[in-house]
Amino acid sequence: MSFGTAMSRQLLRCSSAATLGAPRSMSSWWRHVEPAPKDPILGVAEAFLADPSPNKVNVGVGAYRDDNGKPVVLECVREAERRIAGNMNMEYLPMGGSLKMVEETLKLAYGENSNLIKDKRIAAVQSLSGTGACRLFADFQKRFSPDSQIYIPVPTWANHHNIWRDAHIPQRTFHYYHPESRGLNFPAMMDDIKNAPNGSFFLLHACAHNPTGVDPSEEQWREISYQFKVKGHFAFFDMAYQGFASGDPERDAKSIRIFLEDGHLIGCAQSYAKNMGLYGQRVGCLSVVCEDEKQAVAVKSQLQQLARPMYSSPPVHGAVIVSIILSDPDLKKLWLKEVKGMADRIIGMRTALRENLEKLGSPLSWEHITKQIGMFCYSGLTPEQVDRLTSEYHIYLTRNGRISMAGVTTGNVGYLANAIHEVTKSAQ
Ligand code: IK2
Repeated sequence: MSFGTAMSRQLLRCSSAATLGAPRSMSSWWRHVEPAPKDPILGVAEAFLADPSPNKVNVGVGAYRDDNGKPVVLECVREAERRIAGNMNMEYLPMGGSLKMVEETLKLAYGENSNLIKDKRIAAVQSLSGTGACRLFADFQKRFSPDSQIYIPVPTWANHHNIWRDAHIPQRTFHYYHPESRGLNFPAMMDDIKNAPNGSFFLLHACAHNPTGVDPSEEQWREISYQFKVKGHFAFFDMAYQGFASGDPERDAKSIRIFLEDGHLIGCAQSYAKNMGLYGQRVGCLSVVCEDEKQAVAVKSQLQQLARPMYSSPPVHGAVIVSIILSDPDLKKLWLKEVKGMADRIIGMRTALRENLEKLGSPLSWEHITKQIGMFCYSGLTPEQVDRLTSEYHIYLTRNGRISMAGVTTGNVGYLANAIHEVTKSAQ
């Protein structure tokens, strides 16, 4: 041991005993830490896994299942994996991620022939799926518009609140869902847009709104875009379900395209979790439309700088899979077919659930099951009715009554309909 080390040990002993008092017990560092509340969505998945019942049904988490209730890996993904097996190196991606993946991803949101892409006016980086894209944007907003707030629809994906809270951005809400009609509360939404201070940030779901399955019509999007123009608001689109609303990713980007036609400088979060089934690969993209190329270069460099101390660079495997699929015309065609297949199965299950409930003689209206779109049905079930579904029928869903239609199958739809009918009987 060197003299220096022995000396510092002795000094430390003296200062702890004489100056700082008794040394802190090793176990006291985290005594004040309370368990975090369970995540409302992931907590449901945990409870489902822990239930030994053979009848259990999971319509909680928004992850696609086939008609046997099994997770799906798309054939286009399997083919991309075959092509890279043994050929891929494991080097770091640049801070902004795979350029190829980002390039292909922008075409999906902004259009194959977008002038914004040609003119290099979009600052874009690969993100840790849709969640990471939202979080990176929220941090960017805080750094470069530090006094701004974010307007979030009621209701929304619960994690939106966590994301903007942790980025220290004050949150305001705007009307979206109309519980009585189980549709969009368009007049109240427009009033909120009009009444927000000029130049406010708004979070919009580009398509297949989570949890309600209610989207504005094309005409309504045009009115929203117009009003955003009048007020000088900023639209941040979260597009986690492109392809899941209509079965066609191009159609599902309509809201964004309408805003672009009107010349908005938007932000956009994209995710391949759902539409390519790459849930655990965490692959997505954050893009911000800028006034010109110079601004886009600056914004991209700042997004990269925000990413650097958080995760340095994004993961490579999923990005390579996406690049291969989208840059090969045959694989892209296969992907589009498979997305449509997933969307169509869900649409079929909506019809089946509604028909089953009607056949059981339920006098309640279940029209909204087939009217709503995307992965979710906002059923209108109360938290108490949901609790009964879980405790009496082993059916797992979030307490806001959201049913993930992706978990409904030909095998369980009758059981689910019967259970819903039983717990809603007293409301009839
Ligand atoms: N944005 C929205 C609106 C989402 O719904 C999701 C995914 N949510 O999935 C879980 C659920 O609600 O059951 C995301 C963003 C982020 O998805 P990811 O980070 O997986 O791409």
